Amino acid sequence: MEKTWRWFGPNDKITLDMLRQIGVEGIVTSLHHIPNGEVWSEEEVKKMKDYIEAHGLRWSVVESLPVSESIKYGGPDRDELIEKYKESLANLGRCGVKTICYNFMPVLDWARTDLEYPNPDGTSNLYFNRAEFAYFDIHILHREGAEADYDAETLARMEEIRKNMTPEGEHRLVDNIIVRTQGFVNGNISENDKEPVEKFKSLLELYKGIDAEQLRANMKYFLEAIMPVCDEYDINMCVHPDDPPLQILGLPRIVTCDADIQAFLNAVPNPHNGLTFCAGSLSGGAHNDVVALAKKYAGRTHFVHARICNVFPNGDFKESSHLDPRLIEIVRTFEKERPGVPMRVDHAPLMLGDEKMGYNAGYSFHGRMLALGMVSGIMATVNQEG
Ligand code: DNO
Repeated sequence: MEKTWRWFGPNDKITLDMLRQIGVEGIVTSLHHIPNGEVWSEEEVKKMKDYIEAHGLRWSVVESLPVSESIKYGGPDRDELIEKYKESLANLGRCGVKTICYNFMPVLDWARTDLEYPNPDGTSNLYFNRAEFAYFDIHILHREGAEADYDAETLARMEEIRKNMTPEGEHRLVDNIIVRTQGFVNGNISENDKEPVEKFKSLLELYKGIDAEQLRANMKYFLEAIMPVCDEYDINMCVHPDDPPLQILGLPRIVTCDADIQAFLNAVPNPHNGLTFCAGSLSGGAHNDVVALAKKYAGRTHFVHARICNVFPNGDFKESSHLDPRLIEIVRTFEKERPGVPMRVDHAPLMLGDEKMGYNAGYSFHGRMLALGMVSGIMATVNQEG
């Protein structure tokens, strides 16, 4: 696999010169300064590409070229937005940037309740606590009918949390779930939003009456519209699985499991319609056998996210070591089946002072460097095995 790294542009505290020193070969980035829904001009794409190449690296993957909410729920301006998306793709294609990661998750990109969950060794990790998430849903959003979406055990745990909840605790949950995990990935809510909860609620409203079947139809509509551009420029689209791979907040989620992946690949059976194999997202649901999924979908995978989660019996999950035996097997699968496919490590721990650096949640330097070292070691061993 090609060793890549998610870098957030020239203002990222982790510089391209640093990345060259740690064995990174390709860059994963986005034009973060261009608002969601606007065209990426050829000039802007070229500027970023030249900047990366001037540092001895290449722009391997776009993550993400965001799909506007209106394309997802099928708003009145979706055709106009799809035309703009096609223009951006053509401009990327003309510059030779041909792997595009995106997601089709309504409203919320990825969800965690805790961004610094302490480990016994002094490092910290991202964590998803189902009961805290239920608290956010039921007691902060006050979503109608939310209780019915949680099992009795989760509701009982939530009740315990409620007894000791403080305004600071509520603020921390809002910040973690809908602000700090969203803004930097060009999500809907940014750190400058004064009323994030109100804004979030109005976004949820947009999906009233949109079920999984409708969302699937909208995804198919979008993919069919852009495939001619992908064919012309040989662009590989790769959808990021839903993180976590579960139904949440009453929103439809359609990239959560084997059957979902099969469905969107079959719906548009063009090899340019592919998957970002995010082992971490898929392993956040106990229903997924990620090792088997990697083997099954390697052929339609255009980008790999190397990380993995442990799901606890109560449904909470936590990011696990990059040396987890399942991840070793997944790396082996892609090294053998898809040599050269871009791979980046993801959501590594905060360690050795990372926590003071203000990095984007999940994107530490030392933690990711260690993870890249681990995954590189697995790759070298697998290759020696022949
Ligand atoms: C989180 C990321 C996601 C991912 C997008 C792709 O850390 O894995 O934000 O970049 O879902 O569109």
